[in-house]
Amino acid sequence: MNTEHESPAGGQTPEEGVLVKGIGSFYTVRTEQGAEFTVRCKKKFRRERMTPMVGDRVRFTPGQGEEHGWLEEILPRKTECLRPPVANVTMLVIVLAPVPEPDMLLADRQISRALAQGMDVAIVVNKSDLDPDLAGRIRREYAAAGIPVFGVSALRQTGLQEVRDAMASGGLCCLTGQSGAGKSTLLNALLDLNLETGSISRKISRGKNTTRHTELIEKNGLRVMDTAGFNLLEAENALEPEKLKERWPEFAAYEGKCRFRECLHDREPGCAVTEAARRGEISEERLGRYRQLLAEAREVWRERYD
Ligand SMILES: Nc1nc2c(ncn2[C@@H]2O[C@H](COP(=O)(O)OP(=O)(O)OP(=O)(O)O)[C@@H](O)[C@H]2O)c(=O)[nH]1
Ligand SMILES: [Mg+2]
Ligand SMILES: [Zn+2]
Repeated sequence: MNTEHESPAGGQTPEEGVLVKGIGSFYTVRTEQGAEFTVRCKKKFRRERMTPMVGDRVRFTPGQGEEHGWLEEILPRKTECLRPPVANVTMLVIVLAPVPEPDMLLADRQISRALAQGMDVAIVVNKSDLDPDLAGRIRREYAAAGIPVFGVSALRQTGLQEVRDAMASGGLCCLTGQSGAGKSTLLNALLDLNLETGSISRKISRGKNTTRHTELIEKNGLRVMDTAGFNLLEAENALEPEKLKERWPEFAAYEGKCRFRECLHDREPGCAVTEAARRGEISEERLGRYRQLLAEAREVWRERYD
């Protein structure tokens, strides 16, 4: 049994790789050549409160023979999500479906956080075999924001090529969305894989949290993560309410045109964004959800500084 030590094993020079999976305290690192190694974290990570995430670029020393190796260092992250916990994602792909019923507020929370970090965002509306109109409805909501919406059926294998093309130009992609939306089924269809998929509970029309661990898959020129679905995302506690509007790309064209310079596009008179929504230039639904998240951000901010 290997005991934990703080210097590279046997004076080996560390190699570089990407963390592609983590289960318990064991991580899988893949090198650029495609070789995979199992490693564990050194104690210093716990001391420094550093938790490695799938997507992290790391330095590690491989183990000898059957022994696991050691994670030596996490290289600086370009982006970081806490839910799902992933690093260095450059394109967040939100998967929605007619069942489970799409939670658009949850989607907008994730979109807002992704855009704040400079990630690209795309939406895939899966299970078009069950509702051929849903993708169109969602596409109209996001058109002014410039967020692409793809309608697909992973089951019938329709619409997949457009998603492959978008993901191929997206860098490190991360599929996220409610449990049961079909993320793993979609990846199986996109890349001819065998990821475990679940079913939808009939009683509550919810997924069963089939995927438990994030996994980074590299195949056919795509780099994509399958993640565990979830249905709740807690409020951000460091978000200045005034900054939220910068994360709604469709507002940009109206910035500076409101009666008040400090307008937050809430209920202020003479708001150009409210007018734009009334004229149908931007989506009322998206604006409504912005206002919900704005109210929440104000509440969190007040609690924090009162
Ligand atoms: N009708 C239909 N069902 C689909 C489609 N894609 C996936 N499903 C079904 O949806 C259910 C959930 O699929 P999963 O791929 O496990 O969903 P997931 O998003 O990975 O769920 P978690 O891993 O729990 O987050 C399964 O019963 C799939 O067969 C589709 O295009 N059409
Ligand atoms: Mg899954
Ligand atoms: Zn305004």
